[in-house]
Amino acid sequence: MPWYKTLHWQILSGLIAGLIFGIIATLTGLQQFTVDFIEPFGTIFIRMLQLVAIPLVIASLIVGITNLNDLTKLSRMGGKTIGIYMVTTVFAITIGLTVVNIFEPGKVLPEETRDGLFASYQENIEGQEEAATELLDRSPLQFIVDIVPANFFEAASDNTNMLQIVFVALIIGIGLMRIPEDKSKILVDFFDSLNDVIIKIVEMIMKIAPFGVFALIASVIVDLGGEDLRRTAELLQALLMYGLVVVAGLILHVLIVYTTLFKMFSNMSLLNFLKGIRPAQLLGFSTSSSLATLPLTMERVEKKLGVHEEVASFVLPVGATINMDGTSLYQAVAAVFIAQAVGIDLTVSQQLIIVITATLASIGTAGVPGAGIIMLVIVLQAVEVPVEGIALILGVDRILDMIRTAVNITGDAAVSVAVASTEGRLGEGHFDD
Ligand code: DAS
Repeated sequence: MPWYKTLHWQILSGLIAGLIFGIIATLTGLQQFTVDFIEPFGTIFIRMLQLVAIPLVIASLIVGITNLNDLTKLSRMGGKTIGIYMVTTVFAITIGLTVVNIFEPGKVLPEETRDGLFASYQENIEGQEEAATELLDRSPLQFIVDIVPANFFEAASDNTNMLQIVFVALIIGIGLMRIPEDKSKILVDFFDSLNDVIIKIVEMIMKIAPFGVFALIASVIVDLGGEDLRRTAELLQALLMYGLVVVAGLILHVLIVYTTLFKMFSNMSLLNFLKGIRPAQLLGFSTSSSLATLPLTMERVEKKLGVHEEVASFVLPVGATINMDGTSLYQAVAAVFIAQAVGIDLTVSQQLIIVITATLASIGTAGVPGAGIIMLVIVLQAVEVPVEGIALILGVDRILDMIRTAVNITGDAAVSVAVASTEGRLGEGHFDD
């Protein structure tokens, strides 16, 4: 297939065109036009991806489980998946804490700038703080309770409840394994065909990906080009350092942790791995949503990396919900940056508390745009860093959300390769598009 016809280059061209259009629109006063006539196409594109995510997870998970035909394999795979997810998240946070303590971006901040900005940004975070405060008031085991839906259709109606969808699919799949095959066949065949249909729909949606990504990026640039960029311009030096530290940490994490993961569990090279999933990374970057990207992540992991469906259909939906290496690293860097910016030197034990709370916060972060900064409040409150500090980083959060979401997706795919390899379910990869 010629390189310019590959999905990767098509999405990339949409992204670059959107960037250029967004900048021109900002410079020529076409912001409102972009918001009124371009942004809706980005919204439509994301909604189409969200539309197929839930039926895809249900169908592929049920088909995957019934193919497993033994429960011990399912529990072994589940244990492996959660275990590796937690380890990579703790490594991500450790790398984040290391780079932010070495480069200390917050200490670049001029004193007089900080006070003025807190006041002007104050009103931005009222909503976020309330949302996260009510999260803090919940019982410690609430996040387990939240996995079990009281009503399937209610769970299916809000696609940030991916863990509830996974739970329902798991119990249906296990139920199907425990009834006679002549009884279960009709349902298994139904979910099998549904799975094939959804994958075909995903391929059709990907045909308009360049246009969807164009609209998404153009509206982000126009949005950033307005109020926020001017206000954060005062913070430019410190925020630039902060952004670079986050990006450096994320790159280090991908290079160190996922290369090690492949060396330990499979013979896949990081380069081939990245070639296989780059369209999903680009889509994650453009949508800032792991959940919206999930259909493409699943297709790329199965078709290009050779991960068997019974592994991908379990590991990826769970990962899109609870495994966010990019977000956890970002939350650790952001918490220390804010502490530095307000002159608080965090002790080692406080930084250990960040490791624990950022792990929990990243598990609780939904795979939707901006979720990571809301959960950051939990980390800040755990180490008594003023939550108002979030105001300092709000202006550049959108761009960092795009990058950390791409890393979240990369982590999910990397763990699916590791789990598939240890389960003997890693086939031939077809890394080029
Ligand atoms: N945007 C979230 C995601 O989809 C991550 C975040 O907000 O940190 O993964």
